[in-house]
Order: sequence, then structure tokens, then C-alpha cells
Amino acid sequence: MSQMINAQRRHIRYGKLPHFFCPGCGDGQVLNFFLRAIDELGMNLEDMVAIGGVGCTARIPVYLNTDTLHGVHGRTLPWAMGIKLHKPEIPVVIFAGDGDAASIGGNHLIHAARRNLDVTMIVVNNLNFAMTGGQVAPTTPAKFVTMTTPYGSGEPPFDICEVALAAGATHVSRSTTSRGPQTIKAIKKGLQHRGFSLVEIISQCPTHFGRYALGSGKPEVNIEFIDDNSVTIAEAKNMTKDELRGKFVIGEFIDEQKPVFAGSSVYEVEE
Ligand SMILES: Cc1ncc(C[n+]2csc(CCOP(=O)(O)OP(=O)(O)O)c2C)c(N)n1
Repeated sequence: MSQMINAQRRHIRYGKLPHFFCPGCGDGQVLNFFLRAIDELGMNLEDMVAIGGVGCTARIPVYLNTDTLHGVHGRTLPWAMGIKLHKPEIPVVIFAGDGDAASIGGNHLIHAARRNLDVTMIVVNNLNFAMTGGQVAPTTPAKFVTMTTPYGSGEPPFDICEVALAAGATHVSRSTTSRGPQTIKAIKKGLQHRGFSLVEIISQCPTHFGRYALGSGKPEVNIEFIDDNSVTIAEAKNMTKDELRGKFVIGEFIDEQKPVFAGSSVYEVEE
């Protein structure tokens, strides 16, 4: 155990502490889960590149002792594409909020999935735009109050995993911050996958989603909301479309091998 903690400590960029996450935010948990996954896989952070756009989640790579790109909202995947074209052997991991990945970055998401770009994209879905104050996001559940939808969101939400699946992603899973061991396993599988892997983690944002949508800034209230509305893929199979509305389906949706995007006109074609 202490060995593992030491290994995790090695990976933290101490010069950037204290971190800026709110008390009870799920992003700190995801940072911890990621470091455990790296440790358990025996991967070397020094040999990787971690990318974040802009947002609370996008700050995660800032705290990692590795080569990092941070700073343009929604454009993590074009950066990743550039790195993979130049150095395809380097593992690239992206940390993106749901807004970053599916709103401003939605177009990049579908094409990276379609091309099977060999990167791991960890999407922390806190159901709102957190960093800018709790605005409605494409993932905000219908009828929920946010800072910009005081009478409730009038739009149906996006299912990020479904979008990635429809676009051709070869590894897609969803977990929640309250499921520690499962989430570590999901990150490990995403990192080991060759091709485009999307690991969505439903997460609490007590400061904004909690306060606006759930009427409470207590992290446990936000976590309970996520847990109460989560169902496994097996459970979902026996539910109707109506019963599934507003639910987070948890599990691994696909894990398959396909030729990987490897340059301007070259695919690594499997014989
Ligand atoms: C091009 C551009 N558009 C908008 C913004 C403002 N902006 C910064 S963070 C953010 C939303 C962040 O939400 P999300 O990506 O879901 O991440 P979270 O903070 O919830 O983790 C927005 C709209 C920006 N910095 N750059």
C-alpha cells in the first residue's frame, strides 16, 4: 500500500499544488484513480503525454509529472492527433469535461472515434459547465435547473457514450466516481486499448450542479443522485425506453480491435 502511495506521489507535480478543485469535487478522485491505474499497469508517466483543454477537469494534467498540454477549450483531440502523427508510439491521454468533449469539442470527438485515433479520452461528466459557473451543458438532464436555465433545461441531453459508439469508437465505457475499483479498472482498460478509447466517468459537482440542480452543495447529495440513477448494462437490458430516461447506464459498451489511424493516408491495415 505505502509502495503504491509512493509511486503515486512520484507522479504528482508538486510545484502546482495546492490544487484548485472545490471540496468534494470528483476531479480529485479521478486524478487519484488515474494514478492508481498507471501504477497498477506499471506504466511510466514520463513516457506519456497528458492533454487537457480548459475547464475544471482539464486541470488534471497540470498536476501530473509528465509532458502536458493545457489551454484551449474543446481542442484536445486535434493536439492529440498532431502528437500521434509525429510520434505514434507515445501514449496520449486526454482529460476532458463533458462540455470540452461533447459541446465545443463534439465535432472532434466524432471524427477521432471514426478514425480510430489511438488515444485514451477520459471524460469527466459532471452534467454542467463547472469552471465557468454552472451553465447548462449538452449532458444536463432535461428539466434540470442550471445557472443559465432557471426554469429547467428544455433540451434532451446527449449520451456521450452513444455518440462515440455511433461514430465508431472501438472502446467505450462508463463508470461513476463512487465506484472506485470499477473506475480504476475502466481507466486501465482504456489505457491498454489500441485505438480510440472513451472512458466516461459520471462525477459530482457539488458547487454548481449540486447547488443549482439538486438544491444542495453537499457532495454526498450529488453522489447519491448519481448512484440512484445509475443502472448496469445488464439491468438496462430489461428496462423500457421510458424507464431508461434520465438513467446513467454503467459498464463497458464495446471493446474491439480495428485498424488504427496512423497518418495522412495510411491505416495500419490488419491482414
Ligand atoms: C473557446 C472557448 N470557449 C469558451 C470558453 C469558456 N469556458 C471555459 S471552461 C468552460 C466550460 C467547462 O465545462 P466542461 O468542459 O464541462 O468542464 P468542467 O469545468 O465542468 O470540468 C467554458 C465554456 C473558453 N475558455 N474557450
